[in-house]
Amino acid sequence: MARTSLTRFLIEQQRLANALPAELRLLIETVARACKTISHSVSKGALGEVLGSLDSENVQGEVQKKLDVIANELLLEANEWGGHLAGMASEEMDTLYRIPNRYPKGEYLLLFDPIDGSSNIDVDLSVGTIFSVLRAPEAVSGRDVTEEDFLQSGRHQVAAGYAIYGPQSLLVLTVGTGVHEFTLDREIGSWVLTDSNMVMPQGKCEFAINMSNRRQWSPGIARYIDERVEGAAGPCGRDFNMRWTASMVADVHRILKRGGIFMYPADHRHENKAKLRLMYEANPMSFLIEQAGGAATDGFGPIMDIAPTGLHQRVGVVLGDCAEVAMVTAYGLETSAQQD
Ligand code: P6P
Repeated sequence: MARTSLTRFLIEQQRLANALPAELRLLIETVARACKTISHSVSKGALGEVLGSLDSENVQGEVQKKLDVIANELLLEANEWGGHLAGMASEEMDTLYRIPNRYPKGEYLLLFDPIDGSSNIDVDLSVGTIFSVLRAPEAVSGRDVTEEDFLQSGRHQVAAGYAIYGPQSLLVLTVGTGVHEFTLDREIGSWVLTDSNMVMPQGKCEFAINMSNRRQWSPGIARYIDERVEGAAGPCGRDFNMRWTASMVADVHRILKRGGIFMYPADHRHENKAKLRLMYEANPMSFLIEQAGGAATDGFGPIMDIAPTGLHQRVGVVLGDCAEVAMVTAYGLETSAQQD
């Protein structure tokens, strides 16, 4: 039986749940098309002059990889003319990107991390693109979009997804009616449906965290991880495995497919210094994980309930298995109470 294309799937979603206005469907297809082009660039590697770093830094203070900038440009160029956006924001740009006056403006805001995990590009490990879609406030139609228009909690997302550029290129997305996975069929150049209504397995014993940061963790995080390293002989009563790819997209996709917990906790000693970004990493991943039956918190409360204060705001991330995420919260509250 012929596989379902992304376009057909989105049109069927539109009919089925009326969850997908035509403009939003067009936006998702445009982002998916840009991810196909990014996948093509990533897979060229050294043959395509896309490896290595530039001597520039982004707003995060991180050295930019050539592919960071290439992917950012691809997403801007693909999306600026379609008439479905009022503005865009990216990890790679200090401030928002207004749609040029020569193009019509639309009702959506697109936020993205064009290449997540870019430190892995030069060593041929999976990297990805993460995107989040918000509705622009009504008032935007009569004025220029501002940064405040983007500062909406994750609950206001109307779509979110990621592409992974690895052994396969995958596109995983939600419009609020479940999580669905598409694989890039390179022979015909189309995203084809390969998993739908994904449900994250619960009760699995695998954690993902960068152990070298242990000295910076709060006591609750340290206790949670130490118990899982202690395994069956200790209080948690089960042996755990560990994986850490340093590409959030790859780690979160593994958890979506086979369960477990992903953690990049805030560093409790530097006024909640965290690494991952709320608007275009944590929020879209939280939308997907919750839609697949998992939980996503900042270590205490749901990430998607956080009222943003800045476009590049960072947040601690604990997501995946509901019981494990709840355990992290319990330990965090317990040790906070002890410290008070
Ligand atoms: P560390 C990649 O730079 C990233 O933003 C996420 O994709 C990933 O989970 C994390 O940072 C890796 O951070 O400190 O382990 O290199």
